[in-house]
Amino acid sequence: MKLCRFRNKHQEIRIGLVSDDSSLVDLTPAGFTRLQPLLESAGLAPQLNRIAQMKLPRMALSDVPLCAPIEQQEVWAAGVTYLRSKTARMEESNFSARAYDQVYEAARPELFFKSLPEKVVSPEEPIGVRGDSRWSVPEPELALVLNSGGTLVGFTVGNDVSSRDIEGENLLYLPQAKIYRRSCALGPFITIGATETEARAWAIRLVIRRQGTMVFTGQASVGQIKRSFQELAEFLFRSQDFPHGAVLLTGTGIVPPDSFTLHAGDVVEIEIDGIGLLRNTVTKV
Ligand code: DO4
Ligand code: MG
Repeated sequence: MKLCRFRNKHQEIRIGLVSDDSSLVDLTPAGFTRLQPLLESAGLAPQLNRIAQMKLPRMALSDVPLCAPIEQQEVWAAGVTYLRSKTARMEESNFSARAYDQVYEAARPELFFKSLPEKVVSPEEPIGVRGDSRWSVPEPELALVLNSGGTLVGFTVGNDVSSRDIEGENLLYLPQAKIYRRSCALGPFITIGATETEARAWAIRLVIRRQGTMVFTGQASVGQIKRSFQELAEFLFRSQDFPHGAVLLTGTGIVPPDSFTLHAGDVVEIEIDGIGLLRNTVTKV
């Protein structure tokens, strides 16, 4: 069962329930026009199963523009959760290699603020590469959807677009490497009802196309993430309140070669089994 946000023909944002790969039902007649009450409700998966049995207006997914599945949640991200990410960052870093090595093993994970919800890029909208960066990459990541109590209620696909040269120059530049215009995309769906064990069997695939030609492809497994989802969520909610819930990216395990940088016009596709495909074009910001 999947939830999404979409624009109806009057350009109003609605909540959709996706129970097959080709269509959605508008949840407005069932009394839901926002995601948050659903994500906060106990027994969400059985509730969605009941709603799916109701006779509600159905429309083809291909006919409706999807919006990022986020309302008022802050977006945070975990880093250096895959061995591949640790190695790449140690290599790119001028003098902070030890910090990545240490945080990979440490009890406390690396967690950083990524985006305000209103800045998140929707499926099919442009993601950004900074005008003052020479080396920018997509970071395909499983995103945990957490309610206000810190409970994991769903999963979506995230892109933690990053400037590797800015991060590599000095670790204190991390916020500039990570947080800038159009640097975070989410979507297309929130998958409800999957367990962590099920999600750990999913693959994450990245394909980058330039003028119709594939210039990079890579794959990782969610199961390679070193820390449990519970552990990441627990650290995020320590001494911190998220009254609207939060979205937490879980780190990247796919790193293009050092010779690769995103160009304006590139098309980036991130697909995660059990969720769907997030596609964005690249623009210079
Ligand atoms: O330490 C910097 C960021 C790491 C990150 O974003 C990742 O591993 O995905
Ligand atoms: Mg990342």
